[in-house]
Amino acid sequence: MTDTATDRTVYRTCPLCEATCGLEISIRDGKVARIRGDRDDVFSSGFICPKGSSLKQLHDDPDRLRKPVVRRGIDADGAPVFEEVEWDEAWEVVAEKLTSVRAAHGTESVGVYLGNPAAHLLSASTHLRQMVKALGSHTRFSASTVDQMPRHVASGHLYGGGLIIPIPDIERTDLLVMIGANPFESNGSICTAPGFPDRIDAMRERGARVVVIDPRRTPTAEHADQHLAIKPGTDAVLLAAMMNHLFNVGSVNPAHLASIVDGLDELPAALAGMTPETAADVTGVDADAIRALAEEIADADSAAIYGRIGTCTVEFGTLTTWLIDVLSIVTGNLDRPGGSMFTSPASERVRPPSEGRPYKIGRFTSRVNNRPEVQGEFPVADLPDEILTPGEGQLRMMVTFAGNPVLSCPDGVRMDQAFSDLEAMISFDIYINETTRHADVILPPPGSLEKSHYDISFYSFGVRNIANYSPAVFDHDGPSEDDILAKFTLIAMGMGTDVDPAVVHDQLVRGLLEGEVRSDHSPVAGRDVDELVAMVEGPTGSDRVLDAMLRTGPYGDGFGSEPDGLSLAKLLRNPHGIDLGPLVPRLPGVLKSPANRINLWAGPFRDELDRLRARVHEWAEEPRLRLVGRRHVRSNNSWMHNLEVLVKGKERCTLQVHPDDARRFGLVEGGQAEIKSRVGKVVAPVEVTDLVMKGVVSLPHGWGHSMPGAKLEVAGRYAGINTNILTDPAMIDPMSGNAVLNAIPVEVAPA
Ligand SMILES: Nc1nc2c(c(=O)[nH]1)N[C@H]1C(S)=C(S)[C@@H](COP(=O)(O)OP(=O)(O)OC[C@H]3O[C@@H](n4cnc5c(=O)[nH]c(N)nc54)[C@H](O)[C@@H]3O)O[C@H]1N2
Ligand SMILES: Nc1nc2c(c(=O)[nH]1)N[C@H]1C(S)=C(S)[C@@H](COP(=O)(O)OP(=O)(O)OC[C@H]3O[C@@H](n4cnc5c(=O)[nH]c(N)nc54)[C@H](O)[C@@H]3O)O[C@H]1N2
Ligand code: SF4
Ligand SMILES: [Mo]
Repeated sequence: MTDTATDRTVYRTCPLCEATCGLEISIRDGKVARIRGDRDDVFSSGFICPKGSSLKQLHDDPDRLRKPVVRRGIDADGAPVFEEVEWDEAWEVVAEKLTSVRAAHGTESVGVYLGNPAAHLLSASTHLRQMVKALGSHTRFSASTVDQMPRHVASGHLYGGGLIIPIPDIERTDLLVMIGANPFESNGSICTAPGFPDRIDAMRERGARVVVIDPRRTPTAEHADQHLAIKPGTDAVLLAAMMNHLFNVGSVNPAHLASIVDGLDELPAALAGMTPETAADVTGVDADAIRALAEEIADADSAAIYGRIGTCTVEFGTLTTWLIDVLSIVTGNLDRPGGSMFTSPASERVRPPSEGRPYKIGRFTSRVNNRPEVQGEFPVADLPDEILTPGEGQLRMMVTFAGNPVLSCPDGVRMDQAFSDLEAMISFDIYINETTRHADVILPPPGSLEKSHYDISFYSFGVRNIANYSPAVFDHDGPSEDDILAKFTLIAMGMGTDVDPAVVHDQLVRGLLEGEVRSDHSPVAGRDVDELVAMVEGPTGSDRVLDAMLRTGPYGDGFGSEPDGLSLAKLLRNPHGIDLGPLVPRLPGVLKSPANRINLWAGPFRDELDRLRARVHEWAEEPRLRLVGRRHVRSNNSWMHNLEVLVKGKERCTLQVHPDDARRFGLVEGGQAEIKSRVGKVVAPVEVTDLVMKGVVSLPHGWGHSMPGAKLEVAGRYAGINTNILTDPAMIDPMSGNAVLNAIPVEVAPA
């Protein structure tokens, strides 16, 4: 399906972040000449950020792996030495390592870590679950526990499913309250809205108000009507106080939600004592401002309350997320236009309403720290313990897919130590980086422009319902990404290195369609599976799974029953995407909870509120300095620092300090500061700025590229320091296992 003409223009969805911008790519002489925003894209209308156009440089990066590499010992300086090999040889090494570690230590000794791009890549969306299952170990980790796990747990308890997530309807809202989110740099998260900054400006032009709650005066805050600077980690107290106030003044009105929500009456007692005055002491936000914002939300024709990294990666992450949704419920703003709504993605399964089940965590627990499984995984903060603590089930081998935990996850020093302690490691990645340098084999998938793309995950969290498919732009010498995943799956199943990966693709397509023909409400209920399988189209296994998914989805062509409906073929005819309309109310149909009702107390939130109440007293007394993170639009977690176009210019990995704190601690602009936490210390250049509030310092994450053996020539020259050396693995949100990356207590001094 790849068009091989040397001069052409193609349209493609950017796979780098959640915004899903449309790109217009001009190809001259078979090479990328220019990338700009696709003005005709139905969702992004021409918006692009600097990372989108750097796909050209990413494609051409000489450090990007084109062939597998196998580790051949270490050099005189102790750095690993890698040798490029053919795929056949790489697969033999993979099979040998997996077989020998399993034989010596058992299936449970092989752990897995899935990184952030796993949520973006089409082949990961279609094939990863199967691969992880084939590995057979319960010791699974992902970037979810340094990110959004609290969101899944709050949703699980409230709505019966971790993926049933309300999205702020920013197209129609009258009031957007953004808590711990900075879409002017991040371009949005769990809220797919390409051109987020333009959308915020447009909101204000049509008279909607925007409020930002953040310890830093971010670009987002600067574009808002109001910025409330909050002490890190204390948002739960603020939200509880706002709700408490609304009950006090009788402004609670769940409206259309009253008939499906249980437990509202118990809220006032549970929030007792959480007054705006108490909250003011702890949060640093004025009591009057707390009352005013609460009343503004209650009085607005519609209000959308949206929390992200700053509300998830804190000690009360799940409680905070729950409070956001409960505030939305008590003001009647859940599931109505202008409030927070549930997306209706094209990949969804059409099923009859059925009695849901209680959300469960802890179906099994972790070996070392006895943590409950959450969404089938354990806190990545515990990964080093699972590797370094001897005993039955100790991890002796890791498989990492598209992740860089040595930089991205807590206690970077110990994380690195743990990876070097393994007997074997296999990584799927495009770089030899700080993590994959520990691998025995690195399996590189095709580059971003050499594979098809469809954002199954992020179209599920869109502010509109959208479908857009991008075929590969260039042909690729090696195996496709789904072939790589399928091959590994077969090896992990013990079937050796010779079986054709198509077996896995066929089984995934057939399995999906078998489920459909058996299901009452499916557009293909009762049809013949073989007939449907024969109709499925697409150049790769992933494309075929996607085609089957779209055609049996809510907008699908039903394999003929709705000739105008969606299919891969139809998306190919629409390279700028298809707009399936604005969000529509979905309650109670979307619920998978018992009796299909929203029970506010389905999870242990009362206990969490009590725990919070106890903390409030500690926090009010404690003058400690708190560290928070920050993102920059020219960066993407730890992995786009090898592109000169993105990293050049003013140094970005700096410690931001408020002028008063700089004076207090003797720090000067351009000087060096030593930053110390319970678990580590780093030295970073000082940037004195009132963009951070007093008592708060900020370091970005994803830096620290000076480790021997990584093959990142450019990144090495702009190394920066790894802030997660300071991140304390003992601090987690107990309800979700999520790491605490913000509000870390630190001390600073001139270095
Ligand atoms: N202190 C602090 N730490 C944080 C955060 C924070 O805010 N503060 N944020 C956290 C968050 S939200 C996240 S999501 C995590 C991210 O944590 P990780 O997912 O562990 O880290 P990334 O830097 O996203 O690593 C992505 C990896 O995927 C590789 N890659 C890129 N494209 C492909 C591809 O097509 N295929 C394959 N196989 N690999 C590919 C890259 O080379 C890189 O190694 O970091 C977390 N860490
Ligand atoms: N350019 C760029 N874009 C990205 C990424 C990237 O690394 N770079 N990463 C992608 C990923 S994986 C993700 S998950 C998203 C994240 O998307 P966002 O959540 O929008 O990203 P952040 O910039 O981390 O915004 C978090 C904000 O929370 C604030 N904050 C910290 N602690 C607290 C607190 O206790 N309370 C409150 N109220 N605020 C607090 C921080 O100051 C920061 O401004 O971004 C994605 N997009
Ligand atoms: S905002 Fe995200 S999706 Fe859009 S161009 Fe930038 S990186 Fe790509
Ligand atoms: Mo993330």
